[in-house]
Amino acid sequence: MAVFEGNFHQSTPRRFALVIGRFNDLVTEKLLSGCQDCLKRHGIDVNPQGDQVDYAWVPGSFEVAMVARQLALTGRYSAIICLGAVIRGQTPHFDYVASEVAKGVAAAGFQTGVPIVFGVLTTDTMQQALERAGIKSNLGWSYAMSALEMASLMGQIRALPVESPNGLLEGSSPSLPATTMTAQVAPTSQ
Ligand code: INI
Repeated sequence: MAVFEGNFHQSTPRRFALVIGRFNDLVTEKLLSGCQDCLKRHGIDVNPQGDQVDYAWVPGSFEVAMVARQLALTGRYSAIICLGAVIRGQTPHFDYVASEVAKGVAAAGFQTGVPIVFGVLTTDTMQQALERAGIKSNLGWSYAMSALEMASLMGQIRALPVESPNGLLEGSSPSLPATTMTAQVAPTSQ
């Protein structure tokens, strides 16, 4: 049997996409810097003109998941990092945005099979957000580490031979979007 564990070095060059919310960009730009710093120090070319990292800016956290899912469906990326900052105000808007982005990012990952990192801060105050985006620590760095680890881990798992109940099938595990994969599953009788 085996132990699967992601690592942080690139045996093969990988491609990443970053989806960044402009809302509260005082915070999201700092998260982005932390993220780029981490990727760069792990040997990844973060230049937007290069081959390894693409960037998509969206109006706010609410739009992050839709764009992440669409990018994932291209099959171009080993992992996608979503960056946003949802800060509680005087209205219930915070709750709607925070809950939708969390659900949307999780669903996009499940549906596509591409690791999508939830790098959206949800805080009560701007001060708390800034503390997590560089003043005390920069969670952008941690989100990039999660992306590197998950890209490596999923790469190892996808490379496994696919088995059927009757024996080994040729090829490795499918990296098709789950929506396509579920369509191939025969309905079970109730
Ligand atoms: N978007 C954020 O990223 N953070 C917030 O704190 C926020 N608040 O509180 O309003 C926010 N709203 C905008 C939202 O994400 C959408 O862009 C907007 O509703 C248009 O769909």
